[in-house]
Amino acid sequence: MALDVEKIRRDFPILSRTVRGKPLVYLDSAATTQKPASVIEALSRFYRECNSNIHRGVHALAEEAEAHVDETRRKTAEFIGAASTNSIIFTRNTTESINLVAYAWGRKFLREGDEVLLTELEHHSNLIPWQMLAREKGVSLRFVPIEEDGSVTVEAARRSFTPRTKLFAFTAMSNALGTIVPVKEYAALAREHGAVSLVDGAQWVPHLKTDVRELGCDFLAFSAHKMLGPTGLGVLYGREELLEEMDPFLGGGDMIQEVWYDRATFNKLPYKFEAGTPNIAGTAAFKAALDYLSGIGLAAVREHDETLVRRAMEILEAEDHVTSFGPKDAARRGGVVSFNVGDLHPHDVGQVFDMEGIAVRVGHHCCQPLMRKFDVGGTARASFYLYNTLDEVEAFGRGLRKIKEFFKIGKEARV
Ligand code: C6P
Repeated sequence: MALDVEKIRRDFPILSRTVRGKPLVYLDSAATTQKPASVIEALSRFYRECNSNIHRGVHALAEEAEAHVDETRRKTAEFIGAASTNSIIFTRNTTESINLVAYAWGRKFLREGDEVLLTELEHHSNLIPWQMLAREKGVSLRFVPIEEDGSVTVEAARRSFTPRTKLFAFTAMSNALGTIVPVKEYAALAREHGAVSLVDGAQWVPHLKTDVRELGCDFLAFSAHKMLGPTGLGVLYGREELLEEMDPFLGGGDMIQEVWYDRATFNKLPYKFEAGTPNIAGTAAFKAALDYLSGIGLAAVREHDETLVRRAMEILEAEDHVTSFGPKDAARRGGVVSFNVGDLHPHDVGQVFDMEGIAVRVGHHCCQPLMRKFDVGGTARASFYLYNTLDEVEAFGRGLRKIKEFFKIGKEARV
């Protein structure tokens, strides 16, 4: 069912502001999404009405604060189809979730000569932790090659496995190109080869229905701020048996059971991985974000993304001197388009968009090796979400033509 975008937009206070005298057109949701009033209100209500630390007090406020965290954990598990709340670890963001696995699983279970398989699409967050581990443990990294259009195939992944592959860690959707990755098939390949799978769901979970049991992945990492929630809160889903086998990540309060001066025993799941005071207010706000997204339904979000991206791709493909990156077919990409205009530096492109009140992201998108594959330093990127309209996509098209006019792109040829 089509989304009632005008109604949705009224829930997002920031969308009524102007930028440089023009209505804001926010096309940077892959970096972080805007927040509905219910999320902003939940954050503020937490501090106004029940602010307290958790696991330390017996007073009413502490109990209420703890109930917020428990309830959000339950809703998070439900949102991604996890069987148990023990599988849901709250972290700061996707980056920390992946680092947790690299540190607590990788350090314990990987040996010299083992291989970690990634794809060439990876965000630095799913590359650098493995590079660090590789240096420390003598593990090597292999990469599933991408096709010319930035897509990936199951066959290429199958060919990349060796008997030494112990972990397959891959993004579910490329933040830089928009490519959707066959998550279920990739997780199945990992299982077939006796390897563990880790899915970087930073761009997938906010946009596509996620069911970890159906996908069959062992770990899934994502960030609240990319799905209407607050910054500073991330999630690591892990299969309970794997989490049980792992040693803790950070040491400190809350993650212990009993402590002596020379040793300690550790808390049960999920607390074993949640050292120190967590982002309690953030979890209260994330609950509101999950409620909002569940109310809309991920199928409708996906359909809307596809409609906007199809039109944006048409616009990009119709313009001379514009190069788009990633698969052309909207059905094979998430809510992101990535492009360059002539030989312009993406920063110049971003600046003219900004003059028009249009927020896009420019640069390497934390994917430098991927940019190198396409022989570019960076791209401009427009990313969409449930509050964007087709009119805004047309405004994006007008912005694109303005950039070409401003920098006289394509004019030389006609002189
Ligand atoms: N991408 C963007 O594309 P954090 O910063 O930890 O919340 O998320 C990191 C991350 C990991 N994987 C993927 C696929 C991502 O897209 C991101 C974040 C943002 O604009 C910032 S680089």
